[in-house]
Amino acid sequence: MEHTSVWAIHDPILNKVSFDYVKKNMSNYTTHVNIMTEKYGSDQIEHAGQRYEELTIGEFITQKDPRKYVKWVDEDHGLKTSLKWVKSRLIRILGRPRGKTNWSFWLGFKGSFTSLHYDEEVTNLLYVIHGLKRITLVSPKDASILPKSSEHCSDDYIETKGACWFDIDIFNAAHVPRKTILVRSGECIQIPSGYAHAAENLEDTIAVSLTSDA
Ligand SMILES: O=C(O)CCC(=O)C(=O)O
Repeated sequence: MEHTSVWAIHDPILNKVSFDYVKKNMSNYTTHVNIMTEKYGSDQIEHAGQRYEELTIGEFITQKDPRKYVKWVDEDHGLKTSLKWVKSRLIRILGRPRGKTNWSFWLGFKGSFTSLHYDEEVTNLLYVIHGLKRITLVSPKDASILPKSSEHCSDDYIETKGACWFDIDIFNAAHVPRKTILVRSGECIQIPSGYAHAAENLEDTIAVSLTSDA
């Protein structure tokens, strides 16, 4: 398994983005909330043709439901306006990755998760602003024999365009070799390129990821 680093950043400016901050500034903003199943975490739901719900951020935070998970991506209107500064701040702290850079914002309560997948992006820096995540990593070799479930998958992850989801409940598949890493508030992890990964929110967690195609 490739060496994986987690490093402490503790940026006081990003630290402002708490659940209270989001509630105060974005309560009336309506967003898609992924409804998770036991097996599939956040994004895979859409691949599996399953449900998402439209909720305001205020409703989402008030419900505190671990089966619901919010992921906003760069293009999202709400991010572009209310949280635009977060992307610039992230780039200032982490450095601008080469290539086309994107970012996502993750808002999930304790128990929410993203199941096993790999991304097409080469660089993936995930920074936990508040909360605690457990990241599960599976090497490309070990992942290559696992069942895959989306049209974006090919045998070689390099050819992948779009996220490739695995048809496996990795958290209950003890036979699959993996490495798990805790990422705490103020810490950042670089997901090794080409590694399948899954994330569990062990506490109510807010995170941001900065990705790029180079
Ligand atoms: O934090 C999460 O739920 C998922 C993170 C992830 O999979 C990613 O950044 O690619």
